[in-house]
Amino acid sequence: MTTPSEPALTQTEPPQAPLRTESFRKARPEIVGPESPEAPFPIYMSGAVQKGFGRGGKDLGCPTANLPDEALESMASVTTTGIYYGYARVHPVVEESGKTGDCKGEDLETYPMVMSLGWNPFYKNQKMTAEVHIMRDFKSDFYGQKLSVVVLGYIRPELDYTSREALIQDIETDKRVALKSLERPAYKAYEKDCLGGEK
Ligand code: ADP
Ligand code: RBF
Ligand code: MG
Repeated sequence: MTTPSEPALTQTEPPQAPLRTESFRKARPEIVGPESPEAPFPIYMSGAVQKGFGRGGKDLGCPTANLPDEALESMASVTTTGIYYGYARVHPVVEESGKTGDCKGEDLETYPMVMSLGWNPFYKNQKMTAEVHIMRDFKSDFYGQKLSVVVLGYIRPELDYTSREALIQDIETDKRVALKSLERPAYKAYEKDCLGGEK
């Protein structure tokens, strides 16, 4: 992994994303990071879920809740775009806000998540985004609802891909790596974090 000298958030152009070989991708570790979260983690982010291009669920079988631009500011201490892991929680609809999301009940608890912070080189996006896939089978969409996340560690850099299937395979590996990495007690402790909501 390279260490860019400039914080990821102040970069205005997509960096050249590496294209990795099959053997590199097969040799990925199943668990990442130290035994307990280390600086700059934990990083807290939150904001109302935004509409994107609608590709996550349809194209990749992996819906991602997109955070608003302001939410990215708390990731300013992070110098690397890429895939992160931690926990996330969807908050109830604020009635008077006129928002449309309708997640309720157990959908509003804290769950493991993987987050992609970057330019989605495979899709050649022109803007950096933070997108969160929550490891939970939700009963409904939650556009407009507030989403809070705690980022606890880094998994890998963003890559470019020669096929959609290869990207899908890596996303599956990311989910497995996140779940395994979160099993360690110092990470699991954050499962009890209500992330600004009620118990
Ligand atoms: P968009 O480009 O609009 O973000 P996606 O295809 O990525 O579209 O789907 C994201 C939406 O799907 C989220 O905003 C949320 O409302 C819904 N969703 C359903 N299940 C999940 C999940 N497990 N993780 C994240 N978002 C989910
Ligand atoms: N996009 C890329 O172009 N390269 C990646 O390496 C990449 N990794 C991802 C890993 C995870 C766990 C998730 C949830 C998304 C990833 N994406 C990646 C982003 C993907 O392109 C994006 O979610 C869709 O374009 C929908 O917005
Ligand atoms: Mg999305």
